[in-house]
Amino acid sequence: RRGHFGYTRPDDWLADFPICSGPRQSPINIELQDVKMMESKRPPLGRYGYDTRPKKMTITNNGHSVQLSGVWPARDTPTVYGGPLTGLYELAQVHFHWGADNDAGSEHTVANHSFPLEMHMVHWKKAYQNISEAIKHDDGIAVLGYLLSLDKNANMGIERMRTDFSKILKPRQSTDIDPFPLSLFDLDLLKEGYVTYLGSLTTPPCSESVIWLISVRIKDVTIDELESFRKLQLDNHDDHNYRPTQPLNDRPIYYLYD
Ligand code: 1SD
Ligand code: ZN
Repeated sequence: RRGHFGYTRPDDWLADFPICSGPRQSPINIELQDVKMMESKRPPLGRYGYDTRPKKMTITNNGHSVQLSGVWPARDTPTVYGGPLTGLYELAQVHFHWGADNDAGSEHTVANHSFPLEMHMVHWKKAYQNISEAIKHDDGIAVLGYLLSLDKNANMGIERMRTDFSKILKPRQSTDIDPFPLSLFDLDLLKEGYVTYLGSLTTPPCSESVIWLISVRIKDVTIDELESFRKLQLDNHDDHNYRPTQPLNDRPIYYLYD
């Protein structure tokens, strides 16, 4: 069962992973009236490595999403720091959440509005040596989230990935692709600000280890791009891979900009 969780009955995750009903679960609905300004005398959010083309890039259908990973030249592995983060967080992988049609797909919602696609850039805190260790700590993971809305402008990063989606239509298929720098995803990283809150992984084991940073700038995705994601076969023949929103439980949500 492990690793083959489905999206038809996400409540079933609790049986194997009780923390999936813990107090700081993700995703959440972001109500604008709940968002507070963070008094920040902290250094602004920064990053490096996003403009560097990796030596190798791989896309994988892991049965619950399509995952992009890469191997960068030493010291150029994409890394974020600053803002609400203490220490350096190194990129592990990028993946997406989508729905069967345009009315749903994102995990986070804004004023109960769903977007058709959400991109997650998963980073782990280097102080913890590796991602499996980082997941055990309440500040171990930082996920940069981007919501995408249906529009006419293609996303160049998604275009590069989906060229080879035909090779990973089935779960557990993987292929190397022509490497590109992550800046092709057009991430003028959180420049218009972002909301941040403390949450969890949105998939089993639902570890409560994630500092979420969600860009307030909504990005574009085309219908062709969305349909490419929907053609990827998921475990259990799921037609979507977003988890429903979870209770906020009085957690503060902060708005930050640099
Ligand atoms: O769904 C992903 C999962 O695939 C894995 O990447 C995990 C981190 O190890 O993160 C979750 S999520 O919370 O970024 N959706
Ligand atoms: Zn995700």
